[in-house]
Amino acid sequence: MAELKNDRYLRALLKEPVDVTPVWMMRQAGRYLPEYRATRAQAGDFMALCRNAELACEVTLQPLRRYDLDAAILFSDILTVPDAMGLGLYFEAGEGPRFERPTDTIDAIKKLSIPDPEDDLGYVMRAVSTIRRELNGQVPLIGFSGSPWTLATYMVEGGSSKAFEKIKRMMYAEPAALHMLLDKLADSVVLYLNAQVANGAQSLMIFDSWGGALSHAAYREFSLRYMQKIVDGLTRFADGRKVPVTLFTKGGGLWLEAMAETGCDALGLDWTVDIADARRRVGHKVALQGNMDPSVLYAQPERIAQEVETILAGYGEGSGHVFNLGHGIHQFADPEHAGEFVKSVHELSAKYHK
Ligand code: 1CP
Repeated sequence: MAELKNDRYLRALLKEPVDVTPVWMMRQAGRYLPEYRATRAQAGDFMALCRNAELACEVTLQPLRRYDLDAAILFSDILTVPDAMGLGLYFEAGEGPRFERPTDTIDAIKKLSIPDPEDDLGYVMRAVSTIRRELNGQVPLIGFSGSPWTLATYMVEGGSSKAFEKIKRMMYAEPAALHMLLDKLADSVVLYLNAQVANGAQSLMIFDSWGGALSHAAYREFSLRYMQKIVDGLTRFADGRKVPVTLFTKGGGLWLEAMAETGCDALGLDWTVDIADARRRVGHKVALQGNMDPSVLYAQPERIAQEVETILAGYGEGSGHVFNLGHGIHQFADPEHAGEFVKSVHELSAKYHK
């Protein structure tokens, strides 16, 4: 395998010295880029794009051609795992993801099997190895998965949800059923992420996009507990280097201490969190990733730079910060502004790394 030419992202996650703060963007390959829309049209639809290793590799690399990003993220989706468990994922135009066979009863949950990542999710593994090869050591490759709780919301609701009616009913009325589902998901995710590492992923991120919908106590019981099980089961070394693990609970700002206790390497922060406060609370234990509001990209470059500076100053001096947006880049973000954002992070952060 080619030596890494730029390893600032991996170094920052382990709090090793860096020259400037590394940066990447959640959903950096996506609909805001015209070249992404063209490749998706060529593939036919979103899942066809995910299933084609060459095209998935192409869209992964597109943002790296435009911007001086410090990491690449596998182009895929968190919902590939429930799809491989037999739920039948499809995308309704304009409506987001849907499942043909939701798992909203204990009988359906009992029947679920744990996917073999090299077989049932072999197309993801082929994308990982293709991207790693084509990156040729330019920057590290991030592998990812959804958290068990976040995956379960889609599986029980049958698609995206705002109120989480069905899964919350199950959580309080039939907790054993939900625990069985979450446990199967945690086992599936461990196998899936370890297979991504075996195929070339150099860092891992777990997206708990809907953990913030839980109560204080329920977060620990239904989300964190299963992310803990995953962290405990992951391969943490590959190619003679540590494989850092980042946990991101959107809306999880109140629970950073508990998340940092899991033994992960870094926490992703959404924009509701004051990064200076987060560093005081958990910065001795973990690195921090984040956390600019993606809507700032609607502003002019000067305003974007100002916001970047505020976040850099909030984190302060030294390593342990990976700059990112607090959630995915918006579909209608201006690609030029995304470029200004990445440039500002590198230019404005050098003074914090002397
Ligand atoms: O129409 C399209 O082209 C599809 C839009 C799209 C894209 C670009 C979807 C459908 N998924 C993706 C790619 C994707 N999804 C990536 C890889 C690329 C990158 O970051 O550059 C990643 C990491 C994800 C992860 C993902 N999918 C999450 C977790 C992160 C987050 O945004 O909170 C979630 C919740 C999903 C579900 C999903 N997939 C797609 C959509 C539109 C959604 C969200 C639906 C909802 O709001 O419930």
